[in-house]
Amino acid sequence: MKILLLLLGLSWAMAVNANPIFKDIRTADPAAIVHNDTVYLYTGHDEAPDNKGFFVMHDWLVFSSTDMLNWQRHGPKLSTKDFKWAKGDAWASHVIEKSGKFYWFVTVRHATINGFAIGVAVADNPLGPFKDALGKALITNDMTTDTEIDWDDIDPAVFTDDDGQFYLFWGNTKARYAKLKDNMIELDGPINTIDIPDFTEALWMHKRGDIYYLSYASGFPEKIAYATSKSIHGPWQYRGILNEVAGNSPTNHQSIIEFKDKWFFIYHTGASQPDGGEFRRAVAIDPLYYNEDGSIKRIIMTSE
Ligand code: FUB
Repeated sequence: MKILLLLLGLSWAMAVNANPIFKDIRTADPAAIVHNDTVYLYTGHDEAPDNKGFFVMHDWLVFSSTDMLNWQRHGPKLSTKDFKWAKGDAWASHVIEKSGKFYWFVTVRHATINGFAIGVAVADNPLGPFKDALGKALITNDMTTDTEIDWDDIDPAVFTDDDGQFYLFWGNTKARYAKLKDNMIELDGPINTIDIPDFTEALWMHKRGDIYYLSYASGFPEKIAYATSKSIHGPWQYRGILNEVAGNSPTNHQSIIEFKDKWFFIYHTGASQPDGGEFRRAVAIDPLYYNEDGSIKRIIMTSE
């Protein structure tokens, strides 16, 4: 009897652990934060009927967990319709807390300026309600257009340095960052570019000890690569690849967090589900470990 209970317990534990973490909905572009001992996971929402067309993404979803295993679903908490100046395409986003307010930086397609843009919504609570904080885009393609693509201003990722300065990172093909003003809705100073090899998109900054880690999607199909520095302003030393291409999705958009003394690599994959693929992705989570020298061990993906 005891063995049977143990086996039942084990299979339940494996069931809640198994990737992708949500099997019945298609989630993408995960960005997680820790607030009050709870992980809030913000994701995009793939609604393409099949893998033949392109992304169909109208809103962003929120989930929370206190153990990284059991997730509470809070549903869509922000949509492209909340930005009057946008016309669709709820691509990658990132929420960050500052002084009790939660700022949700998002990628959307601009209604009147060609290409993608970055906007910001604000709330008093990680679950919202969120509303457009600026009434216009923070970054538009017009401000940075120097490539032939109109999606070079996507994938915002925000980071607070130890001195309390907030930075916005973003970009496709060209990696960019700028300081944010105290109000979080204006840039403070110039837009800088970052020189990292084979950069595609999905910048994510985290810090452990005195090392800054800049991870990003490289190549296409994408693998997540990373570089390290002793300063947020670089120079960046390329440190290699973190994972392989995630199943049959050419994008895998990572986020890296520490929670209860463990590190996690959160990404999306097209694998694991029969209807999964490039435009029907699903978020997965695997542990992330460091070597003695501060480098990150290759992620063993458990999603395939
Ligand atoms: O989800 C749409 C786009 O695909 C994101 O903005 C990119 O990072 C890639 O994951």
